[in-house]
Amino acid sequence: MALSIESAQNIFSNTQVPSPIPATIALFDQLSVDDQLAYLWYAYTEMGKTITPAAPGAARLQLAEGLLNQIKQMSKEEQTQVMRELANRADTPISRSYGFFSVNTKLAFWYELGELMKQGIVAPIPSGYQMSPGVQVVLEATKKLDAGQQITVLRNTVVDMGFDTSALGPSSSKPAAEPAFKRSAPPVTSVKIEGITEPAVLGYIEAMNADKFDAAIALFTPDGALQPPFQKPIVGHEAIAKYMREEAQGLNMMPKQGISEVLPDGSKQLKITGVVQTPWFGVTVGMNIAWRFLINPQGKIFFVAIDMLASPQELMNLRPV
Ligand code: EQ3
Repeated sequence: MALSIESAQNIFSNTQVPSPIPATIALFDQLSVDDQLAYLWYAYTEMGKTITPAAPGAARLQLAEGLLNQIKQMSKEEQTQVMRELANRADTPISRSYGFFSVNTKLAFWYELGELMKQGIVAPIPSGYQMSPGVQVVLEATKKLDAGQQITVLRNTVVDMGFDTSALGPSSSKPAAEPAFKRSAPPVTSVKIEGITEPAVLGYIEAMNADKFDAAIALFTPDGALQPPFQKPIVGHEAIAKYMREEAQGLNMMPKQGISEVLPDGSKQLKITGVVQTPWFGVTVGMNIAWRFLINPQGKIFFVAIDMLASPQELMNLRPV
């Protein structure tokens, strides 16, 4: 029987526990725009007491420089208005430009705005702002999350801001080459995962940990797919390679253990749990995740889903719940 992405998405679904991340983002989405901006400020500055993101390199900041310079020259009221338009996903020139930024450039843009807010160059919170009880509810929900889940909430809210440019097709200006994140330690070259010997899986982790995306892509079938957390599958070599170059640079993947099952047609399904670190927070934040692989009878990756785990207990939870 031919493999299908729809059926691959369901492998090991009976071992999955719903993540609290979408529920927290749903609470955030219900807030007014000013409350959303204030929530992000409090969540970010509160988190900064224990974990702080690394400053983005000059090359990445350069990509956001045009917008940042425009904002610096505005009055405090205009600056607040721009931030409201970004949070509102309004159709304005700035919100459109932001919408074309890659995920990491969006994060770098807000990182820099946060710094400018601390220096008093950019308006921090709208003047006269009164915190609504809703903000407190979302902050309380956020406090219950682990650090990896908290940075995922922050990341996803920032990524969703700006005008949705997906329907517009690619930007008329040439897409900027994605600057690389510097790796702090040399990549581990021989990956060991308890319970797993599948060459495609070991090769995938090894290649990803060295940012060798072409080597990772070569392990996929031409119609293979990668499904990032809370997203739809990305299908085909070209689309996966673009995604990896933009979003998977500098990640440190530490798979710990897994299970593997051979299916009647000779394909295999594997579930592996472990920890991933992002270059934004380095070794200070580990995200508990699972990879669910479907490998075809020829040993190629047909599908891999990356799931954020609901709790550290789930790292051990490889059998049906
Ligand atoms: C200025 C301030 C504070 C206030 C203002 O009102 C509003 C905003 C937005 C503000 C600024 C907020 C800022 C600066 C937030 C910054 C947040 C950051 C840097 C978050 C970074 C998070 C990174 C994460 C969660 C990365 C996760 C990556 C994962 C799970 C990767 C998984 C993958 C694996 C394992 C694969 O095998 C394939 C690829 C894939 C990427 C899917």
